Amino acid sequence: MVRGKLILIEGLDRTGKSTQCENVVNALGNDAVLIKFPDRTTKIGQLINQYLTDKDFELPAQSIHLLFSANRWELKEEIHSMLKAGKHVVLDRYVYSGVAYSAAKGIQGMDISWCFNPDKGLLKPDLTLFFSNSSNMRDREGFGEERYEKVEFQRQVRDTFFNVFDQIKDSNRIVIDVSDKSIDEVFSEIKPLIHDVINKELGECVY
Ligand code: ADP
Ligand code: 2DT
Ligand code: MG
Repeated sequence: MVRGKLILIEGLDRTGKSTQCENVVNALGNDAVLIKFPDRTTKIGQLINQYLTDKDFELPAQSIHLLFSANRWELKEEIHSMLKAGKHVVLDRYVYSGVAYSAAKGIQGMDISWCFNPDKGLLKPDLTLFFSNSSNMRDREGFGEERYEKVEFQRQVRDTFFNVFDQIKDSNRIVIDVSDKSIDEVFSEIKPLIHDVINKELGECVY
């Protein structure tokens, strides 16, 4: 059995990640499964959902950070099993969001290295597409509904993502500039990259 590939789409809020994850999974048909982080359906995910949607539900930055990571660990074995069974797993956010959103808060001691530690040992994607946008996404549908969707914080997260990429080396990561591109244009750009990775023979990798 040839193992499936782990494909990640990352980026700021409302850059089109979920839209393109759905496009990719639909294009791959029965061979692919979509997993979105945070997975809000688990017990830990429900707490995370409350934190994101209820501004009166406060947690220390360290605690919520560890919950996001714990949420990935909850699904590690399930993802591994699917890959071993030959399914491609498409991830909507993962470790890089985990590190960038927390480190962007600028809290003493919570630097990139601290934030990355709890994710060490998780499966490393075979391909990461980072959706980069120069224009802000505040006019896109839904922007502003959740805790982190504020223009100034998004700018900080954007800078932090690039600092994260300097520190966490990953030769399978590609930056896609999605500014001013339609949904179809972005999909045309990523389609060949997906096609290449699923046809490659690759060893398994962990962070
Ligand atoms: P994300 O998952 O990154 O937050 P979504 O895929 O949910 O973003 O997209 C946010 C909104 O923007 C949706 O209403 C979606 O239809 C729209 N959208 C997605 N990609 C584009 C695009 N390339 N151009 C214009 N609108 C887009
Ligand atoms: P969406 O469900 O709209 O993608 O928003 N986040 C996500 C973190 O702070 N840490 C993480 O580890 C992950 C996976 C980014 C989810 C929000 O949660 C943030 C936006
Ligand atoms: Mg989304």
